[in-house]
Amino acid sequence: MACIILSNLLPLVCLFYFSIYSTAAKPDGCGIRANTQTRIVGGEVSYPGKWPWMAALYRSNTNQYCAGALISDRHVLTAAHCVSGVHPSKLHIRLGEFDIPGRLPTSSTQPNKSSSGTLLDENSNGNNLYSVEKIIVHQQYEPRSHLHDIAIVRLGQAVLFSPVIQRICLPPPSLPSLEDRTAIVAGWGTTAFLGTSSPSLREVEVPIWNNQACLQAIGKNVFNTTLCAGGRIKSADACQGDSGGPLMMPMVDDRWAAIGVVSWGIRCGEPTKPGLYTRTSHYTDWILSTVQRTA
Ligand code: 4AZ
Repeated sequence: MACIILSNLLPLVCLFYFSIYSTAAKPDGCGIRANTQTRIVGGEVSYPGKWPWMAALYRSNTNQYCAGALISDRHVLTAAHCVSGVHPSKLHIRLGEFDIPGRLPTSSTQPNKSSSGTLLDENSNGNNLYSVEKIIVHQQYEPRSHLHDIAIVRLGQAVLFSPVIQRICLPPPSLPSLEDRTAIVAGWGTTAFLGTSSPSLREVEVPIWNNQACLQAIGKNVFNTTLCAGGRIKSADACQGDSGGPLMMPMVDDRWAAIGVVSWGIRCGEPTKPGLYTRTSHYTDWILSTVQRTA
């Protein structure tokens, strides 16, 4: 395992070179959950602090509509289709959330306390709602085919990490295809296609497909930059509102990396139709250079 440090600013954006055989780790800070106790289809409710990089995206005065993952103290990784065409002033991001309040406050004053209980009140700045300064959508994003459905959001202020706010690691560009392994997707999206969304963060384990089998199942728009996961034997899937959130896998030393970004699918939770994710490892260099450029 090697950790490449591309910025001399703290916190450092760290890149894991993936080796499932390696045991050495450096204390670089990403992908670690401080709180481990022992709108997703077929999953279970998570608990506060279990996925501390999860971000909830809101447009002004709307319900949470997409998710993302914190990747530095100032950047959230999400899907292009969540933020393309959205003005930064209309986008707000909540971090350190578990039970999300449905709506943003209508006044300009921001809440200094979450509705979800004590853990969130430990947030070091006492405020888990962040404004957005800049939205960087992948230059080659194609809405119709979902190609390059990835974007980075720069927050209006640096995040203070806490037990419930941490950043997730990025996978190495050389990450293997991972087919037949399982990963976890989490979100506040609907628990069924056209169903109701979940106020509490949910999670589900999803098997990763071979891309050729995925293309056969979906019919089109499965690229080498796509990762397919879900279904197979049970209804396990991301669904509406989960878009932009991370597909997560533990790597060296149990550090979690965002191997995918929830992108699209044909309905939700059908065993023969996996969900489609943007394959993050294809974009690691783009993500790192974008984060560095906008540090
Ligand atoms: C959505 O609309 C969405 N079953 C996300 C994922 C999937 C379907 C829809 C995959 O945000």
